[in-house]
Amino acid sequence: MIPARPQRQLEALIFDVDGTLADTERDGHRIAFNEAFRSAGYDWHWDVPLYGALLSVTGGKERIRHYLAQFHPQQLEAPDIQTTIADLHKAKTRCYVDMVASGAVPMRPGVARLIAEARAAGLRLAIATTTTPENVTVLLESSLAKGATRWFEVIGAGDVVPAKKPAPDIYHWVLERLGLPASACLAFEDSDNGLRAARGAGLATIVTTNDYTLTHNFEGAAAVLPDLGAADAADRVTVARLRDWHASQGS
Ligand code: XBP
Ligand code: MG
Repeated sequence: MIPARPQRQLEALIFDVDGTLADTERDGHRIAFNEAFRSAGYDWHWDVPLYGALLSVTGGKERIRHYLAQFHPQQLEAPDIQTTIADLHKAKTRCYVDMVASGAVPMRPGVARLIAEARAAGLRLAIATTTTPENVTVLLESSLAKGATRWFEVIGAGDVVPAKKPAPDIYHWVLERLGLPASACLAFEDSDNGLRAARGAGLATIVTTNDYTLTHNFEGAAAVLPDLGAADAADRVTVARLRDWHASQGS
């Protein structure tokens, strides 16, 4: 009998940002989009349910375009619409960065604890997100720890790949730079688009849900949890549990 190929050891954790590290969407990105629209003189307003529906399209510029196609299609006919969207998005990013820099957006339960544990255990860390790079840096530095950006060996963010999640491209980009196969890593996601991207790149994936993603389809996830668990939670996610989930996903 041919022996089963040994499962590769767990070597790295790859984190999504929005909705996974922190609840950034409803009270962060959404507010910043609305502020950018308002200050540019548009009467567009994304309320909480509408923003939930718009989250089906990842990427801020792509989301604005998707909104216009649905609600103001004539705007897309304007010859300078590409520039308009890019300028609105730049204003939105400035507003979001200011908000997050004030420390207004905490990490989700268990995130800081698990990251500290993973570092102590010698696991490598990376990020794979569709959000803009500045948004990642400001969140890590303001809400995780000063200097935390350097804990992440690879940060794949924003437009470094043209096709955003649910395309697997950002995960391929990160894996290539880590120099690891998918089988040596675990991904952390919060949404169906994120899970599809990670699974599309062959990654075993832990999902932590939030209010916007609770009803998403998470078929194929290694685990689906409300969060990673605070330090005193009996069922908190530990590195030992990650190793078990990772090993159980091996073929
Ligand atoms: C996050 C996104 C991003 C943010 C906004 O998705 O889709 O667009 O909502 O960031 P994921 P930008 O968590 O699946 O990576 O405006 O900077 O794009
Ligand atoms: Mg996400």
